[in-house]
Amino acid sequence: MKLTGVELRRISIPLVAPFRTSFGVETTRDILLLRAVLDGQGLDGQAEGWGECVAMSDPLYSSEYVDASVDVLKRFMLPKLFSLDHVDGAAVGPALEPFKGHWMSKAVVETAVLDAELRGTGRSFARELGATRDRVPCGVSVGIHNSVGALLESVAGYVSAGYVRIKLKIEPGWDLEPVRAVRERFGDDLLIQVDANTAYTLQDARHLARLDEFDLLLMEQPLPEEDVLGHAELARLVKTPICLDESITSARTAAAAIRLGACSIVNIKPGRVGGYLEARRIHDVCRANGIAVWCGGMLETGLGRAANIALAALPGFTLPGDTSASDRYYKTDITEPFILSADGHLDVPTGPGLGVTPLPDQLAAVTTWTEWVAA
Ligand code: SMG
Ligand code: MG
Repeated sequence: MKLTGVELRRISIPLVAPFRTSFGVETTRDILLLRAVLDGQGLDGQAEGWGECVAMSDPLYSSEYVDASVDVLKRFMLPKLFSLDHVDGAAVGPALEPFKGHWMSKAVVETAVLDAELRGTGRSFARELGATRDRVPCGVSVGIHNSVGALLESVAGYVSAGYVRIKLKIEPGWDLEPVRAVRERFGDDLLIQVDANTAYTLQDARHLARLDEFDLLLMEQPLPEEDVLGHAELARLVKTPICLDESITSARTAAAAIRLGACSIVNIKPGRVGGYLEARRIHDVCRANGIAVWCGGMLETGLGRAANIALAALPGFTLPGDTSASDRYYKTDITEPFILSADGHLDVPTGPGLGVTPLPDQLAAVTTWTEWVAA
């Protein structure tokens, strides 16, 4: 199989409500999609597949951003892949290995190639990755609000929709009070966790330890991405389990963080680690070490969501993920929407590849730019 061409497509799709984190506010998601066309042996002629890049417009969650992704794909990654005689999902990662970093760009092209390969041979992402469930329990990530009252109203809506776990975004000045209010209002049975997106330092350890009284599932990425040792120290100073997100960029960094005692839980985001195959390796490393994992989210459309839900159905994903239903993000998704069941689950797609494709009209309505890049 050869990679014969790639369509890069940028879409701009408004969120149903602004999503504020410790690093900024998202109101419209600016997303790079990639459609890969494969030709040749083992396929019925041509096969095409889709990927969704999780990079944001600005390098605030991590160093990656959409314009950089377009650039590194066009300038380095696609020419390398076009030069290969044989390309399939498993070949992409090793071929792109010489290019440092740019995990989100690597992930989008690997996903699209894998989708094309699997569609060409009738296999689903879930089956290929090793999923053992046909539906997954879902959590929801709730942004920083202007007031505790507004937060409680949002959380009440998500709880009544069926979400089985609530993640509260926190930052200095928005931590103890909102967490206490949600715990008091919804009671001891609600699963609650917090995510700081690197907003604290180890100096804040005593303050963060005050979250212990709220019986949280976990505290996600309180310290900077590079401060793995700081997380290990913090883990000794607080009772709430530490979960890493930004710090984990590969199975190797996951193994090191685990060995150092920097986390007892890992948020796996395929985009952050170069794709679903590396995500599965992280799952395997964590599982072998007794570390629970869950699937993170980057405000994906139905395309990225389909693959995330397949991943979340692997046996080591023992905690609910940020794999919310389409209507938590978008009024109109670019695929058939993912709809939450009354008991807070989403069904794992079963069709070939991702099991979903963009709906042409919806896709056209949000497209801001396309470019065809041929071998
Ligand atoms: O997809 O539901 C989602 C968003 C989940 O909170 C979420 N993601 O650090 O885990 C995280 C953030 C990163 C993206 S914030 C714009
Ligand atoms: Mg996070």
